[in-house]
Amino acid sequence: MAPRPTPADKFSFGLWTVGWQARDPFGDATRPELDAVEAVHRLAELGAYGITFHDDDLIPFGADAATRDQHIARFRKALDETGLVVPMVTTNLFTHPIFKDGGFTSNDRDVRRFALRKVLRQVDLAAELGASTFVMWGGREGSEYDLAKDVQAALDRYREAVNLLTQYSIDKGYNLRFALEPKPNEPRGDILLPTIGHALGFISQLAHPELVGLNPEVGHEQMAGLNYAHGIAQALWQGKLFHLDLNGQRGIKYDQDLVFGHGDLMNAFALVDLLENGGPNGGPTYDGPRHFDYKPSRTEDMDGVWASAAANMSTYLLLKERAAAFRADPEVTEALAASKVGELSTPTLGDGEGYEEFLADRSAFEDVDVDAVAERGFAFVRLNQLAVEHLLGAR
Ligand code: GLT
Ligand code: MN
Ligand code: MN
Repeated sequence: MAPRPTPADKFSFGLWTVGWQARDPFGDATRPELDAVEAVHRLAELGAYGITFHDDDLIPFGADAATRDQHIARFRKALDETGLVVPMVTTNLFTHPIFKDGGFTSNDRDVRRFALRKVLRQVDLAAELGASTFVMWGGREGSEYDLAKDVQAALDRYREAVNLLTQYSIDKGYNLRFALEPKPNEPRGDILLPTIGHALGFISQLAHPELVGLNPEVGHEQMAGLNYAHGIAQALWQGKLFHLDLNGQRGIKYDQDLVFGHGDLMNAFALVDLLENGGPNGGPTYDGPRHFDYKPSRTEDMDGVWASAAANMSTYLLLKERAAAFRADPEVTEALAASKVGELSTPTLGDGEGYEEFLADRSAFEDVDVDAVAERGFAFVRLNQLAVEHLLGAR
């Protein structure tokens, strides 16, 4: 039996996830519209602690000020009634046709100015609702045709936009942190900042790099054939894991947004172990929201939507239990030692050793019995099999 989630588990969901009506490029919606107030109540009943949203998820694009205020007031009331919080918000710069060539990086300057104003308005709302993270997924920032986009100018404009946003947040005393969400492609043929690595490189060019980090999504890295748990480890190592999007993806194909764990389950196991327990030799854990960005499959009715929302949380909690058992198993401790996993924490150079002492150390090179060292096995397979057995509940 899966443990029951509670708000202490810090599970959050995008309003656009459970609210997805399952319209895809080939077919119409298969589900009715979901009222934001109902979403708040249902998620709270299921044990979630937070809900996140794009401006347009809550307030129809182009609504007048009075309508906008009404939507916000109803939503706030639902939050007050349930205790659900809004840890993160984001802006939709991808649905309306005006954003067909992007928002911050559209070739059309009028579009860029409009996009920035739309985001600034949402930054104000983020602060008003007490969010601490502002996500930026630039799904339309990119191109289909290499010669039609000056990528370096686009990066200049991207930086210009992010610099304005961080300065605005500082000047307003908002205390917001911004999290870039990489994705390699879809809806654009190629999206700018396609992976965790590209986004980290971009952040180093910003005016306030300390205020900008990442919101990596499982499926987005896996669409690029990358190892999500490795990417998360590097983001943690660089102090840049500001938020994350959990879901499932089966290989290099379109963005599936399956339930968390309904893809590469072994990688999900390694991920939860890392988030909850830190690296095998210590290192930072993640204490932010466990945010699910999935799409309830098009085959599901509304009961299926809520069952799939619950499935995300159950899977996470089961993996957390399994990871704890894995760490506590003396056979695993022994296998980790046999695999020298701990030895990687020992600096390669000795205390105070510089290159002169190092070059003088014959035991490091001249006297090494290369064949004997090369013969040593690492026994990684045994360690991995122990992980499989824990994952399958066989231990
Ligand atoms: C969109 C996208 C997600 C992003 C959301 C934030 S919107 O659904 O597919 O990966 O996280 O803009
Ligand atoms: Mn996705
Ligand atoms: Mn996402």
